[in-house]
Amino acid sequence: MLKIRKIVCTTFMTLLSVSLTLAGINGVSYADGGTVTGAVTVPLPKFKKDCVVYIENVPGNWPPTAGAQINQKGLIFIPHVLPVVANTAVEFLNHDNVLHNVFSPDKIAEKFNLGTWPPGEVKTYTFQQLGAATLLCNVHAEMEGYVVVLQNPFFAVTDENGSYTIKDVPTGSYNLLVWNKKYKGKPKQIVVNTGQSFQADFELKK
Ligand SMILES: [Cu+2]
Repeated sequence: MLKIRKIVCTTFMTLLSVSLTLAGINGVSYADGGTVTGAVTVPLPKFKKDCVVYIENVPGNWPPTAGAQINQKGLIFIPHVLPVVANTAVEFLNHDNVLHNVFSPDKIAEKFNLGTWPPGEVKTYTFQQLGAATLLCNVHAEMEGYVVVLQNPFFAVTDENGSYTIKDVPTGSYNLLVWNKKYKGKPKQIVVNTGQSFQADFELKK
């Protein structure tokens, strides 16, 4: 009887440790995940950078993105494009010696307007709805940035070569999408397997 109890207990502990490993440290990293990687091509090379490649839906309740910040520095929004998980509070910082403002004309961001503030102060807006929100500054008409609000943290921003890599993606079949401020690309069906890399390239067009 004691022996059976010991076996049951050992089995339970093994299952517990396996499920903890699968859940990962913060619930985002998967020990049995795979990689999705590739590149985008666009009609104008300067738009290769700052495309967001993301998985449309990954089952689960994904926590907001930690440390999400956009700086206003040298009259530029940095980063130019910031992908976040829904319900992320993005901090807006002013690093210039002038007043800046941040507002969005987009419905998915409730057309928020954070007012005008000097360097040193921080304003925050929580993005709740999925989609892309344009950021503008009513003091400097040339300033423009984007927050792309997503369902899960399995996304990447393309570099100047148009390349991207999404790591630790849970095993499964998904829709892979791409967002660009100017061009559009067709969704791709992808299959992610443990320890493997899936290649997905996008050709963006008008
Ligand atoms: Cu400004």
